[in-house]
Amino acid sequence: MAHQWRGVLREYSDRLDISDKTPIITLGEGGTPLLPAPALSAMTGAKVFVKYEGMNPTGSFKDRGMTMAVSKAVEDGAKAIICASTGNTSASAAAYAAHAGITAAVLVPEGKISMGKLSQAVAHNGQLIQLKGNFDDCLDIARDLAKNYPVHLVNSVNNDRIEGQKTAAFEVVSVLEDAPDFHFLPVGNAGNYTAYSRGYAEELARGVTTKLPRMFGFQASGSAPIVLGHPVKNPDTLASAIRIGNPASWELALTARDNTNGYFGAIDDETILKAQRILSAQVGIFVEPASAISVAGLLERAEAGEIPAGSTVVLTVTGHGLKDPQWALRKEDGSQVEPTVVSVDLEEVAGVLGLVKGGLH
Ligand code: AN7
Repeated sequence: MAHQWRGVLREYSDRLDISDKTPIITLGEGGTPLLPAPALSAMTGAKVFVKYEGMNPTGSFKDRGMTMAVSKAVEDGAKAIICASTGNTSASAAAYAAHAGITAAVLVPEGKISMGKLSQAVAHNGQLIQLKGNFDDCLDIARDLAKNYPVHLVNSVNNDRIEGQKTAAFEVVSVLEDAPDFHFLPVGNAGNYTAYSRGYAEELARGVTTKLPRMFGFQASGSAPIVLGHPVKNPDTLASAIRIGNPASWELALTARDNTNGYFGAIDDETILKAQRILSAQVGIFVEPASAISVAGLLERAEAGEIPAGSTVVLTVTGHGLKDPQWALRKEDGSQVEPTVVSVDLEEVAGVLGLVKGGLH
């Protein structure tokens, strides 16, 4: 039989706290492509690679942490899990719970998660509750529920999530055969920033890499508590995945930044959408707006002269563009793209396409 990727727990069983007694709840997550991005390399003078996490089973990086968190929950005898979410965590939790045959309750901010993610939570039979509040309110309630009721919390305040997610750094190292010079990624709760930092630190300690990458994290301008240095009460950005005002892994992320000579920056919404367009139109990778902030962050730092020519740069793009596709249909001036409609007529179609008869391909 052809080799099939076995999911991150089996592929990295020696690097994670699992045993023969741990039931492996997997949907085949991880093993995602690390793709060269020639267009971004040309723009920045760096060697740019994109870690395409939209290729995970539910379309985001959350699956790496969820396989670990749900497997450990089931090992502990849990019959129900709970999470707060801006959308991707709820989609992933519901899918892994469905696979395990347990219940997932998901708390999301009312009207603030994308249709794709909402559909996933419902499709996987999650108990979906919309709260009249923001993500931070949802996380407060989820934590209190887990403290007082028999439900197992699977947000990234659960260390099993971070442990599962650190495997992405292992994969980058195995492809590049060293750590990159820079690693760029979006920041919401800063769980993934923490997870990659841990993964790279473990690789250095094992002696398979020569350095730690400088960890560069980006928040949306209207939702940038780490950059501002204080919580944001009413976070606002069209990048709904990272509309988070009080990050759960704030302290861990600051430590990781200090250990790696890292950086946190903020990017405004229009610049996020521009970067999303560059990635989809010039690299061929479609991501949700929150993920495009990695690209925007790189372009901004390169413009500022902070990325030496020839540096190896990895951008994690965290979620698939189909999660929240509406933004691709919005033009830069804010109007909607209207697809061209023509009759069933060869000449007319050729005319609209600007094709000239007899011309070369
Ligand atoms: C596409 O689903 O917090 O900094 O509840 O969905 O580890 O929080 C999602 C976060 C980046 C930020 N990109 O990661 C949730 C949730 C995408 C995301 C982040 C999220 P963290």
